[in-house]
This record gives sequence, structure tokens and C-alpha cells, in this order.
Amino acid sequence: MSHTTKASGQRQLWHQVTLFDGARTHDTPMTVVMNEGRIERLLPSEQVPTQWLEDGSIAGQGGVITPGLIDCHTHLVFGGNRANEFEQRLEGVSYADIAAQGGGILSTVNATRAATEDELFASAKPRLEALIADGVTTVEIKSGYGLSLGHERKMLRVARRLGSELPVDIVTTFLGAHALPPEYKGRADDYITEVCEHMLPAIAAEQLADAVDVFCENIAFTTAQCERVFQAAQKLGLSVKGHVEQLSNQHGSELCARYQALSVDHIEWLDDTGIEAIKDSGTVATLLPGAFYTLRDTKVPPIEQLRKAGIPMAIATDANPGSSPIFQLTLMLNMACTLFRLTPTEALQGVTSNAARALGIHYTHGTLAEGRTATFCHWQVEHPAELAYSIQPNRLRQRVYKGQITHNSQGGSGHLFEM
Ligand code: DI6
Ligand code: FE
Repeated sequence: MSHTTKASGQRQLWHQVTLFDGARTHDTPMTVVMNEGRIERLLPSEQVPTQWLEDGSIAGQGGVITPGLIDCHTHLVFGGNRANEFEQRLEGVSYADIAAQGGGILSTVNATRAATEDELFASAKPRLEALIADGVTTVEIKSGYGLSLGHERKMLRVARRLGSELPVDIVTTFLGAHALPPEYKGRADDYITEVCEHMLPAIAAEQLADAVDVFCENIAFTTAQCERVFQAAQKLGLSVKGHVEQLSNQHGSELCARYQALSVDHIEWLDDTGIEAIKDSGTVATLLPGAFYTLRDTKVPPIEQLRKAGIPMAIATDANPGSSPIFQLTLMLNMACTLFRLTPTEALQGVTSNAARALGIHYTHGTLAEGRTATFCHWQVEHPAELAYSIQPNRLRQRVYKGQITHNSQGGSGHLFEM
């Protein structure tokens, strides 16, 4: 068999689709051509050679194509759940009060420490499958509920294993500085020393983490303590990022900017000085509307200022058992628009190109372009804005991951498009 025959035999087309490529929505009907696992061409449908339509197979027609979605901030691996605290909060106890009473993150730490690797894998898998069914093809997963080398390592191994067993790219982040473990009560600086001198080097040596995160907050670690973690990460050549300015302004964003952090996450309390600092550092502003919603926050991140400063904005689920028990990224598109007033285009950039940037993988992920690995979603909607506009599951018609169709459905009850 000649090479040409083989190549054209494998050509698959998504014809006359509305294309959002990660940056913009094309205004003419487009055709996505896949060949040997790559995007061979992205071209206006009217320019598709007739021969291709005859030879190649039409894998889809009509609807919308976007890059595979990227959830760039999750705590997907954890033991137990916190439905009891949900009830407490409904009775008026605050998230910070629950944390101060030894609940919150620490109750998940207890449950995570008690779980085996297999148990953590089994509980995380359906959560990841929910994201996958919603069009997600890359997920960042943080540690941070182990808070000792052994348990943090266990979490990160589970994250890596999820990526090897399911059709999804997993990016791992070491979040040893998430909360103070009970055995270090009153000795936060000593715990940070343990993180910097023992845990982080061991995790780096095993290549279990792609980046390092911290929780810089009055209920967590000080800016000075977070800086020590960043210094240790920098020495090991690992990129950093931070949970900053979520509940108060600790100027964590300025710290992040000084260490060229990949992203500053939450940032409800980000002020002008913080914006000025991250403006030129290449740092992405990651918005987590699910946590804002769950905690019934009222302080909205400074969207207009971020927009004016040209700072890229990403959106993620922050999927975790406490402040954001949410495993649906398309719902975050809606919340980013409804709660934070992003435009649907900004929201879509936030789960594609800008989310890739927040993970430092934008050279390979988050944008559809000729020559790239074919990882994309075919949606049963007529315009990309609909993905943000309505809250509706089962709109994913096909999910293509690294050239393989890993999901194929008619999507709900309607049959909008002819195959
Ligand atoms: N901020 C968050 O939103 C999560 N961690 C963090 O530092 C919440 C974690 C939790 O409540 O379990
Ligand atoms: Fe988080």
C-alpha cells in the first residue's frame, strides 16, 4: 500500500462546523480535517476539495467544534466528602470558622490519609469521568490533602495513574503548603521547612509533580512562608502558582509575579498593586466561580481591571470536597458569565487557550491549529456561546482525544444534525 493511499484512507472530516479555535469563533463554516492523529487542515468548507469528501470519511457535520476543554485547577483526588459541613454552613457557620474548628481541609486530610491508593483511585475515577463526559481532555490535579511525604506522594501517584488509565492528560501539582497538619500545630514554620527540605525534593526526584502550589491566606500560610516554598521549587526547576487573595488580600499575587508564577488563582481580593505586578509577568489570572458560588462570596474578582490590563483569564472548577464540590466545567462557563460578567468568548478562552497557558502547556494544548495533535470536542449546539448560555449536560456529541474518538453520542434526545 502506498503511503498516499494509506494517508487519504485515514482522513476524517468534520464538515460545515462552527469553529472556536481557542481564540475566536470563525465566521464562515469550517472543516476540520484529521489525518494520522493530527489536524491536517482547518479550512473554510467551501474550499474543501471534492475528492476529500468522496475519499475521506465524514465523521461529523454541523454543530460546533472547540479544542478539548482544560480544567486547570482541581483537587480531584481526596478521601470522604464534606456534606456535613455543607449542612453546617446552611446553619450559618462560616467556611473559615469550620476550618478553625479543625474541620474543613483537615477533615479531608484525615479521610485522605485513611484511604489506600486504590480507594483514592476508585473514588476519583467517576469524578474524572464526569469531567471527561463534559468535554474535558486535560485536567490539573493537586495534592494537598496528605500533608506528609507519604500521603502527598500517594495522592500524586493516584493522579498520574488516572492519566494512564483514562483518555485524558493529567498535569500534577504539589500543594504541600495547603493547610497545617495537626502534628505541626503551632509550628507552621517548621512544617514549611519540612515541605521545602524533605517533601518537595523527594517529590521532584520521583517526577511526581509538574508544578508547585501554595495557599497564601490568613487561614493558611503567610506570604513569607509561601516565598520559602517558591524558593525551594525554583531551586528544583519547578514552576509555581498560588491560591491567593481568595478570602483576604495578603499580596500573594505580587509574590507570585516575582517568581513568574504560571497563575494566580481565586483573586477575589486582588487590588491594583497586584494587577500591576502580574501584568508583565506572563501570569494567568485563574477564576474559580464555583468556589465563589459555593461560599456565597460577594467580592467579585476585578474583571474589568484584568481585562484592561490585558491579563489572560482562565476558568476552572476548583473541584474539591469543601469549597467547590463541582465536577462540570461547562457549568463554570455559565457561572463565569453570570457571576463575573465575562463574555462567552472570554469564558471559552478561559477553558481552552488561557487554561493551557495557566499550565504552561500552551505550545501543545488549548488551541486548534494545523499540525497539532487532534484533541477536540464536537458539540450539539449551533454557536459556541450556547455552551456558556445554558446549563445543560449531554451536549457533547464527539470527543476526540489524540486522534481517537473516545466518545460518540447523539447528545440528549434531539437529533439536530444529519450525519
Ligand atoms: N482553596 C480552595 O478553594 C480549596 N483549597 C484552597 O486552598 C478548598 C479546599 C477545601 O476546602 O477542601
Ligand atoms: Fe483550589
